[in-house]
Amino acid sequence: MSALTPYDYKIFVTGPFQSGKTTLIHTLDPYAISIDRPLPRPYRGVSGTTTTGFDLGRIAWVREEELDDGIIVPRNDYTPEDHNGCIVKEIELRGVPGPLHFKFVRDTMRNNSNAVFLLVDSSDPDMIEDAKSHLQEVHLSFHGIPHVVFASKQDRHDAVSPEEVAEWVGVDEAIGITTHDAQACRSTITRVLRSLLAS
Ligand SMILES: Nc1nc2c(ncn2[C@@H]2O[C@H](COP(=O)(O)OP(=O)(O)OP(=O)(O)O)[C@@H](O)[C@H]2O)c(=O)[nH]1
Ligand SMILES: [Mg+2]
Repeated sequence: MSALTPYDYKIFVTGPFQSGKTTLIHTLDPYAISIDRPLPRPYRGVSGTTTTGFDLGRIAWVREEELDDGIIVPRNDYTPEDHNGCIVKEIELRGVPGPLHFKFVRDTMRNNSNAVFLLVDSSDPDMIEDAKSHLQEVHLSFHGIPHVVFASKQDRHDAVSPEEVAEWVGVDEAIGITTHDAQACRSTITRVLRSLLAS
């Protein structure tokens, strides 16, 4: 792929504050860039960062056959000769800030999205109302594109099940994910990509 190849799909990655959006994008693409700043105070005991601009990751989704889940390769590591005859789609992952008052930033990032990933921290019931607001924002801002709710941080001892997260936000299904487990995370995402995007 040349540096100028446009992406085949763009995925908008949204959800409440500290739900794991930036971590997901960097797990899938270690070369991703993020505009963020240190948290002004620890959140749930952790002094990390928060996105104030965006996250931008680029991956190649590589399948041998149309119906395979395939694999994810960071775009910077992708070499066509290693994947002769494969079906390759380039995907841009755009992460946004979670706090509701950053809607104006999210609004600038929605154009041309093909799918939405909405991450909800399965261990943070204090964010249920924000998660519902994000879901409503998705419904109001996107029309005719699929969205998937992820129940993130499934590795935490205080995480509830994906089914409970689905009940929290009022959707039929939430997909459990642990972005801290890179291999499991990539295989969850390839399954979701196939169900959303494979023709
Ligand atoms: N235990 C656990 N912690 C996670 C996981 N994914 C992310 N975290 C942690 O959750 C915190 C927030 O992660 P981020 O990826 O920055 O969350 P975000 O949704 O981008 O947050 P904002 O940019 O503030 O909206 C960090 O301390 C991460 O290390 C996970 O799968 N398991
Ligand atoms: Mg972030």
